[in-house]
Amino acid sequence: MTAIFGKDNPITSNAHMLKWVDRIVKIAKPTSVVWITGEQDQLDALRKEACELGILEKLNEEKLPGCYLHRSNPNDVARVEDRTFICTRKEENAGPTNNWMDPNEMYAKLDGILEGAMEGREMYIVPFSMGVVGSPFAKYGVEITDSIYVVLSMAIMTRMGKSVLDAIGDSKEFTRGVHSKVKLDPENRYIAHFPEDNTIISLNSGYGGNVLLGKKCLALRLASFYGRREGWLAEHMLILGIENPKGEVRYVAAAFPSACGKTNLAMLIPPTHYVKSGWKIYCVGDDIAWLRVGDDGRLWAVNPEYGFFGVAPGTNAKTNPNALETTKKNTIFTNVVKNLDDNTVWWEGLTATPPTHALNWKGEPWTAESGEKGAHPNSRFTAPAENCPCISSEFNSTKGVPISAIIFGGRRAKTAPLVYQARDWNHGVFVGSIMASETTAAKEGAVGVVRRDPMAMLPFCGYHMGDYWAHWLDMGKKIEHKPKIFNVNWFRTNDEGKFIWPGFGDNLRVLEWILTRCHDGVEAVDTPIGMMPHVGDIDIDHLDDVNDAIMKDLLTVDKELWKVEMENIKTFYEEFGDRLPQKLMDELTATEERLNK
Ligand code: GTP
Ligand code: SPV
Ligand code: MN
Repeated sequence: MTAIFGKDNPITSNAHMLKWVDRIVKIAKPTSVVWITGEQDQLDALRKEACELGILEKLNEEKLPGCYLHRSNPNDVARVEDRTFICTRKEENAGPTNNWMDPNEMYAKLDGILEGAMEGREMYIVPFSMGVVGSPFAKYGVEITDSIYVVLSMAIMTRMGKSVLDAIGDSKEFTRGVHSKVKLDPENRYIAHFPEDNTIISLNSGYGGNVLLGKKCLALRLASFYGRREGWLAEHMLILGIENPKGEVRYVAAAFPSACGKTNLAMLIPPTHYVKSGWKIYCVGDDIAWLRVGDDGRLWAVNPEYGFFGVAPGTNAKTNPNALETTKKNTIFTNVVKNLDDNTVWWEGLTATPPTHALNWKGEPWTAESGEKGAHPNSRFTAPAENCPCISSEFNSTKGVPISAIIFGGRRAKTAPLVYQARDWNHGVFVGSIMASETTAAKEGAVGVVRRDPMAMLPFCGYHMGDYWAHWLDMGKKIEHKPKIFNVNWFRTNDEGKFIWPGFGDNLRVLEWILTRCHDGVEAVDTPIGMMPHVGDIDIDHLDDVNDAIMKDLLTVDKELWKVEMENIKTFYEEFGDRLPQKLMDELTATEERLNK
């Protein structure tokens, strides 16, 4: 096509796309339409416009080049799970863990909300790819939005622009995403997915996980649906490469619920004596993994994203220096503190001394003395993956990386030990299915309540969770060289409520044991819930606050707690009726028998 830039000037001749855009234009009635090419000039112009409109604030160019601050509406700061819908034609296909509405009813309702919603606004059309453009595994989408913040965030989080339109060509195979802030009305907020139509509609929100439609909406909810149909898995997992002193690089994929440590694990700094002996870490992804069986019978993982949408609070030069470094340029910060002295940003945990002359996440004058948090607990940075000092050389590989271990984990003050290994694939699927974790600020609602979050996919599985487990069990049959499956918990607390395990970089000590189990073999203790390390087999050298007694505690299975756990799981499983795979029920029974022995 011809002109690449102009308003109301389509840069594609794809008839399916033009027809769809035309329909949305007629409903939403924007003043003009801007096709996003992804060219720097265009994005720069949008940044400038966003600053003029007060959507973004430019930060200190010397200290934080290319960085901006954004504040979302205080009623709109996290994913809204109770407003998120999977609109399959049959209700039973959405399953008991998803909200459902009949697609026709939902389309009619949303068309009503979208009616005239963009009057007086510009409409942006963002072609984007989840995965490397041109890769056979990439999924293409187009997001229509009335938010410059969304356009600029998508430019960080996805591969986007004209090249994606070229890759789509005349095909009708692309995800149709419609987003409008409308009036940011929480009562009419809907994050609706139509997996059978490859469509997502998100209205009345401006917050990341609700509106960056490539991420949770496409790369997990729709992709999990397609993965089942096409024989692969879309998972809420980080992907991490670990090089040992022999120079062998092994990869693990780990599923932890939101705000439970994926970004931190994905770019950890090894303990000093590990660094000295040659251990190295490579980050492939921090949130989403697409897993496929390779020709060699191994499981291969790609990260479909292009950036990180990470939790700000708690990120600092000690806990996660790589993440901090990643946010030093071309980053958008959302809902953090603005330090007025030097026009930079701050959040709880960044430094010991809060700024004295500052605005809180709502833009109000703030000091730490007020006793209130300055940054929102779910404040985030949107940063290009290429900024990450330890980004993997395989980041842009279309083939991905072979996975040695799959690791499940959650935030459990009690019950779950530091680490245990599933007996085999099916037992591992059971271990994933019974995951539970304390809720965090990443979603609206109470924080710290233990809930079941199977495979960390409770809010992200685009179909019936029972069928999802069956698909996991099936995948096991297709993978000749299966990854071993583990469960970890960095969040056990003592009687004073303090974390017992140091966590962060020291988690590599546990990963070392995991990889040894996968590749070299080390004896393990057979417990009722799985295989566990002998106390001496996890390196605790140079850890001041950890000794053998503490390790013994961290590696204890409290049988009475676990018996109660099994009762809870039985109740949880009942929700899934006859779609609960019998194999999982068998694993439950076998675990109970081992606990009662
Ligand atoms: P999402 O982006 O919501 O998916 O979160 P995430 O899973 O990537 O979690 P992230 O790594 O951002 O960590 C969330 C919070 O947990 C932060 O406040 C971290 O400081 C804290 N955290 C991460 N790893 C550890 C750990 O090993 N131990 C402890 N105690 N806290 C941790
Ligand atoms: C999560 O909640 O798992 C996130 C943040 O990664 S969001 O993109 O909002 O879903
Ligand atoms: Mn996440």
